[in-house]
Amino acid sequence: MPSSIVILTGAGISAESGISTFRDPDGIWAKVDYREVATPQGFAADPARVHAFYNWRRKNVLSVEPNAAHLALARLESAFPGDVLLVTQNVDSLHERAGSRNLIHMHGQHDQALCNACGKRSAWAGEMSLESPCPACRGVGHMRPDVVWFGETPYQMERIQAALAGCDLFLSIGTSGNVYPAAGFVREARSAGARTVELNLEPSQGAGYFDEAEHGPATRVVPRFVERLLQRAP
Ligand code: BJW
Repeated sequence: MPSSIVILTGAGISAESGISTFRDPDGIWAKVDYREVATPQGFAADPARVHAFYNWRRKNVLSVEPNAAHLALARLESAFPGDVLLVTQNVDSLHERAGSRNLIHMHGQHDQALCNACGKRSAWAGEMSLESPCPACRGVGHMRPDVVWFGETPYQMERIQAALAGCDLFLSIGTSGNVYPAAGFVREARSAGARTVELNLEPSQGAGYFDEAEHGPATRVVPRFVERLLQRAP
């Protein structure tokens, strides 16, 4: 029975709530060039286009609800008699809306903004533009979505790496394993002696590093896995 669990989630866990993944055939990167909207260089070249892209996505998530997989992970956190850390690459707020509390958004959040002038983060709802003033310093023309683009450092890496070094079960859910450093977590957890489990629609890029895998939609495989784990808990 594990005593410390680290869970990594990606876009696949929110797919059945109605949020597009990135690399599936109908995913976001099939429609939009990531270099134009998800790099600091893209933002510098055309901030209005990047704001429009994130305004569209921020608006989309207002109409979606957490699904059975988000709810199962929240139940795991509250019912498991050990440590559960949820690390999500997703910028939606479906995990917290489902009830997860020990949660790290390593790639940022749709509902936050970052001021390039004063460096402060602020809660954000609605549209963001070059005309938006920073709620902290009141400067205009410096706001950006508080998301981690390619070439930027993901959030809370020290805390994540410490948790990976001390966990005995690592679960990877709904992520293709294309993007680092998240794609390397399975190897870090394995080196620390953890059992590694993948729950995904299909084998990910890192499939060979998992001790166990269940392939299927997250709303089916995640609740089933969580119930089995909780049944074994003392
Ligand atoms: C289902 C399902 C269902 C569908 N049920 N499953 C060469 C080698 C190694 C690394 C690099 C390299 N060149 C550059 C790098 C670094 C780069 C990188 O990894 N590039 C690769 C593409 C090669 N990484 C970075 O730049 C990162 N920063 C960094 O490395 O800093 C250095 C550093 C490291 C360590 C410590 C300190 C410093 C930053 C990466 C930022 C990524 N940003 C984005 C955008 C965020 C904002 C936004 O949302 O717009 O994050 S890109 C995008 O990809 C987004 C996601 O979080 C991320 C991961 O995608 P995810 O979640 O895996 O989605 P998909 O679509 O790929 O997969 C979905 C999966 O679900 C699929 O498998 C489906 O089958 C499955 N699925 N339906 C279950 N119903």
